[in-house]
Amino acid sequence: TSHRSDKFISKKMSYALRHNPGKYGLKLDEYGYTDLNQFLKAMNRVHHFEPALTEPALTKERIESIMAHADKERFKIKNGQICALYGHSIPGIIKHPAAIPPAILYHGTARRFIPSIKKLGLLPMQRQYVHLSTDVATAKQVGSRHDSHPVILTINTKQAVADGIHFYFGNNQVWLVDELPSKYIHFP
Ligand code: HQG
Repeated sequence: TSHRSDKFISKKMSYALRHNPGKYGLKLDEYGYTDLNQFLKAMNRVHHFEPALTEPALTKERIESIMAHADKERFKIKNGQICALYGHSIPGIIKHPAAIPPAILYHGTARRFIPSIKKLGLLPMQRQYVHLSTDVATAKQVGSRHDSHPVILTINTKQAVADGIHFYFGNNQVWLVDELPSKYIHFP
């Protein structure tokens, strides 16, 4: 059994793969992937997930278990590499597969952000992309990170696609877009 919770390790993984790979001596390719073995070595070096110390070493198996039990699909392992599927803030845009989104998507946000969103549309703020949800329940969960009574915006993605706006696939609940003018947003 391990001392560190899945959540603790997942947060460190998100930090390394979304926000600060350089701190770990890692480089991401244009799609955000990095070599899994190097990633494990770097995580163990920086966080001392070492069997000889207090923590069991972080292994591929532990990461797979964290991913299997997580509330969200945050990471992907493929061909000996690992990436974060969304959420990046590092300089240099990470590419995601372009795809046609569902006709309607949702965005959960805070009441206090609404006047600004009405004026400026949805902006990526600290991240590389605006994050949209496929269903209201997910949007509520996302919005509740910012406000106890989140506002659920409904996005007319069908019209946005027709107007030439590109959407990118994150995972089965998360879609990404560069920014979204308020004319595509329904405010409740
Ligand atoms: C708001 C989590 C003022 C936007 C979640 C949001 C997600 C504006 C906040 C993922 C604005 C940014 C991302 C404007 C947008 N004026 N505020 N013009 N445009 N905003 O955390 O979407 O658990 O960067 O509404 O589940 O909340 O980390 O984005 O409230 O999938 O895996 O600016 O992160 O996933 O907040 O969440 P965030 P988000 P993880």
